[in-house]
Amino acid sequence: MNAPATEDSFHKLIHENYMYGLWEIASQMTPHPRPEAVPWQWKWSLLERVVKESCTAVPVGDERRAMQLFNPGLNGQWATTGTLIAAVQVLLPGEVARAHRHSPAAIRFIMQGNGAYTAVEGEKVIMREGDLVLTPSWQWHDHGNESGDIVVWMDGLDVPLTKALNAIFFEMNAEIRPRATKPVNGSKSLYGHGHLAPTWTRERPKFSPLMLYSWDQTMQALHALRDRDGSPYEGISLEYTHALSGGPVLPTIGCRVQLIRAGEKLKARRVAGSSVFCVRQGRGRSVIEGKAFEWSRNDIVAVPSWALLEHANTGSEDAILFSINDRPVFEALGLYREEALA
Ligand code: GTQ
Ligand code: FE2
Repeated sequence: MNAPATEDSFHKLIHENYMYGLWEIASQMTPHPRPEAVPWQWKWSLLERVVKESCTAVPVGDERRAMQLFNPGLNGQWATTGTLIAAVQVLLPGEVARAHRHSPAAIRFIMQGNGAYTAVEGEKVIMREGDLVLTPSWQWHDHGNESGDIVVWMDGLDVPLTKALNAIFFEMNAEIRPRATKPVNGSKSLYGHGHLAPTWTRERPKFSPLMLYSWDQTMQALHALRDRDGSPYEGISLEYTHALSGGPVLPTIGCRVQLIRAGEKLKARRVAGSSVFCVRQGRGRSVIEGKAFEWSRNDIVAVPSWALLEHANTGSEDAILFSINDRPVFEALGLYREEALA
């Protein structure tokens, strides 16, 4: 018989054999989320310089010229928040980024320039400033720029989430630019009519079949609703909807646009789930976990899960924020919560 185990010898035994007592790790069961990601802002003054220098410093090869925004709290991981990556991508006139597909889903929000395109599964989707373009999971896509503008957009992908699930798949296309099989902006001409959808096509229910959410339609909706009270936390906040289901545009990524009127100061709240916003227009201040960020056009800000967040318009004109979030995942799994400041 062995001698009776001591506390120390017992711990040694279990640690040597890849076990831990719950009493040793129980502090990880936190009363609320404590993300490693920190609130962070990338100012356009910096991004603009990076964009400009990238044009001569790095080519578009097989990989896109996309500068990935790494959250300083996440130790060099490919992540802007715990679940999302945002990036700033640049395409010069005449350039093409090779076709590929991946299991992470992507969105593009066009920050500057008009007339580049993303071809999604054979449909050229033309990008204009303020547009939202979808690249759902496992859809072939290449980018091209046949315009005279340098076109800059924010990419948003669910890479950290997909990675956490060990569900990353990626494939390069044999062709740089697979031939177009569908009309230009065809999904918009079919599905882009708001409350009316065709009855003879009922494909792809997991993600919205509408690939292009045009800025003029977004602005029309914001302006039609600008005299409402809106949300005390988000202002006139609208969700981009799946053209058939009315739900989020992608199963893992939700997209929103919010109008914060001149002089408006919104209330503070925490929500379960992280987000990244890109300033479309105007000036304001967001206080995130006690840290104040002054923002203006094309700034990008990371908001970790459960961070206390409060927005204010500090300018004399409308402020408009575009944002991506992981809320659809939280909703689908029954994990969504919110808490207003008492
Ligand atoms: O443009 O397809 O920022 O595949 C990261 C991965 C952009 C893209 C990114 C991508 C893309
Ligand atoms: Fe991609």
